[in-house]
Amino acid sequence: MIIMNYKQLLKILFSTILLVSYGNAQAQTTSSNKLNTNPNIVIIYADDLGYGDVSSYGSTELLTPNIDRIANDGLRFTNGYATSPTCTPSRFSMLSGIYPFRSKRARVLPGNAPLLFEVGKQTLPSMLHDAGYFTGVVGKWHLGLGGENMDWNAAIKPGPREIGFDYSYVMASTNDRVPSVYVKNHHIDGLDPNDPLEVNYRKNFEGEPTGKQHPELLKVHPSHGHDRSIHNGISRIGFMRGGKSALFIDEDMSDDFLKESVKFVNDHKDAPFFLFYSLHQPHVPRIPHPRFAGKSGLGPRGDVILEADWAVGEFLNELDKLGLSENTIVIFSSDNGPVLDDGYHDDAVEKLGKHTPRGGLRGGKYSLFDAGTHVPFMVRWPAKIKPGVSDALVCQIDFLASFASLTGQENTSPDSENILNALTGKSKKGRENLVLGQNGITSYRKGDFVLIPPHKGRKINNKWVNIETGKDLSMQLYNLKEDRNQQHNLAEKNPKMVEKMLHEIEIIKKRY
Ligand code: NG6
Ligand code: CA
Repeated sequence: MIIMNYKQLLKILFSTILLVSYGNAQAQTTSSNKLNTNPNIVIIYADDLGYGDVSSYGSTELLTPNIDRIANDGLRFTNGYATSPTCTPSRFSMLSGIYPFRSKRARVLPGNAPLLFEVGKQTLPSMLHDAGYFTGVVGKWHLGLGGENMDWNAAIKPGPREIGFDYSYVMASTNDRVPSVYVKNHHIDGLDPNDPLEVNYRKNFEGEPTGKQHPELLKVHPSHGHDRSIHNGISRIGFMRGGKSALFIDEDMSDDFLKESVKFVNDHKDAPFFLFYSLHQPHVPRIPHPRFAGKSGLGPRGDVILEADWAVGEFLNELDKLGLSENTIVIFSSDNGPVLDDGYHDDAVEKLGKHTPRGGLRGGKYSLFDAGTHVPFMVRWPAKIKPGVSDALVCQIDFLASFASLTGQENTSPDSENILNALTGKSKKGRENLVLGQNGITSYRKGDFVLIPPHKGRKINNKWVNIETGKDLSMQLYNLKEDRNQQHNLAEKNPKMVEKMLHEIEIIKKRY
C-alpha cells in the first residue's frame, strides 16, 4: 500500500489539474487550428459567360439562383476582370500569374497544340501544392497538352500534372475542337487500345465524313467554320479518327464534370484542397442535357446557362453536406465576355428576346471594349468574408499573388498583385491598373479610365459574330464610371493623360 503524506497528495492533485487543463488547451488548439487551417479554394470558371448573364448582375430574363448564392453570401465585384477576351490567354494568365501579352502562343489554341506553360515555372496550382494543398482541375483545359506531334494513345505529357495539379480530369481542348475526349491524368479516359485515336488539324483521314460534305448527318449545323469531323451529330474544328469508346457525349458533359468535381472534394475533404472547376458552358456547341433543353425560352444558350447554374448549385450543396462551406473560398467568374453566334446555328440570336448578355457594357467576346473582359466575379468565404458588393478593380491574374500571401508562399510573378484585402472585402482598393488583351492587341485600364491604343483590323468581328472588336486606327480613351457603354472618346481632349498611360504600358511591358 502506498502511503502518501499531505504534501505528496497535493502534488498529485496539482499535476492532475495541470494535465487536465493542458488536455483541454490541446483540444482547444486543435479546434482553433482547424479554423485557422488554410481554407480550401475552389474556382468555378464559366466559358464565355457575360457580365449580364447572371441574375445577381442584373439579368431578369435568365435566372441563376445558384450562382447568385455565391454572390449573395459573399462579395460581388462590379469591376472584376479576365485578362483577355478569349479563352486560352485568360486561362493562361489566371494559372501562371503572367500577362498573356508576354507570350506569343497565348492565343486561342488548336486542339493538338503542345502545352502552353513552361514546366518548372511557378503557377497557381504549383504554389498551392507547395503550400500543402491537394490541387486538381476538372473540365475545360484549352491550354495545350503534350509536345509536338503527340501520340494521343500513349502518356499525354507535359500537361496539368506537370504544372502543379495533383489530379486532372480535363476536356482535351474545347467542345468544338477535336479530339472529343477527356484526359484523366496522363491518359485518355476510356480509350480502347485496339481503336487508337488520331488527330490532324490539316488534313482529313480517308473515308471519314465531314460536316461540310455530309450535312445530313448533323443535328446542329455550323454557321461558320466547325464543318470538319463529325461526332455525336455535331461537326467540329479539326479532324479525328478512332478512339470511339472514349468520345464524350456533349449532353452529358455537365454531369460528367460535376460528378468528377464532387468526387474530388469527397476524396480530399480532410486536406486543404484547390479545385479549378472549369465549366464548358455556354461555349459552343451548346448542347444541354435533355433535362434542360427548352427550359430557358432563350434557346440552347440560355438552356446551358441554366444547366451550369444547376451544376453550381449541386456542387455547393455537396460542400454544405460535407461541412466544408464555412472554410472554403469559392470564386465564380468567366474566362471572357459573351457571344451569340459563335459558329453554329443554335438560335442564340433569334431567341435572345430582351436578354442582355453584355449587361450594358460595350463589345463582347473577342473585343477590346469592356464586355470582352469585364465579367461576373464573386468570392465567397463565410468564415472570413462579410457579404456585400465591392467596386475594387480585381483581376483573375491576381489569384496567384493573393493566395500566395494567404498561405505564406512567395509569389514570383511581377504581373500578379497581392489584392487579398480587396478579395476578402477588407479593403475597397484593388489594383491601380491592368493591361488587357493578348500579344499584339492590348488595352490599358487605369482607375476609371481605359485606353485603347490604335489597332489595325476589322471594326466588326464578322457578319456572324457581329461584335465590335474595339480596333480602330485612332486612339480611344473612355471614362468607364461616367460612360459605361464607351460612347464618348476622350482621347483628343486629354493628350497628356493619353501620353502618360501609353508610357505606363511601356513600363509594365518592360518590367519582365
Ligand atoms: C474561334 C471559333 C469559336 C470559338 C473560339 C474560341 C470558328 C469560326 N470560331 O476560332 O467557335 O471556338 O475560336 O473560343 O471556328 S474560346 O472561348 O475557347 O476562346
Ligand atoms: Ca471562352
